[in-house]
Amino acid sequence: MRLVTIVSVAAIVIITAAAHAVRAAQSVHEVTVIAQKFAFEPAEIQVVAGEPVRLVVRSGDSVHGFAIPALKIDLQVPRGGDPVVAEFIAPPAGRYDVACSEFCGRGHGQMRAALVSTAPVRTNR
Ligand SMILES: [Cu+2]
Repeated sequence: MRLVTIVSVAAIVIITAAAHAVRAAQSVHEVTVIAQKFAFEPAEIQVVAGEPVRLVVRSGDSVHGFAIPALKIDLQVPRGGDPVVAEFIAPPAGRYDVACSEFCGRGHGQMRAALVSTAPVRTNR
């Protein structure tokens, strides 16, 4: 009877610890991106493969687009600074092109950035 109790308590402790680990692993990585003629800031968006990501994209001037074709993300970013949001799970490690997808003037073609995903660091614990 006592052994059963100890085992139950141990199981509860393990389950609680696991729940904490899952919650920590799933905290959303939010990055604010400003689109402005003719660049994105930051020009490199750093994420860790597998983590939930929320990109909050705002325009600093006119209408722009924010596209990551490899992830099938394509947002129109309105003038006036209202945010648009893209939420996704960070892709496998690699470099993913980001481009403006709304013609915004003569520098439009150079309006590029990158989503850089790195492999998660494993700790020995
Ligand atoms: Cu553009």
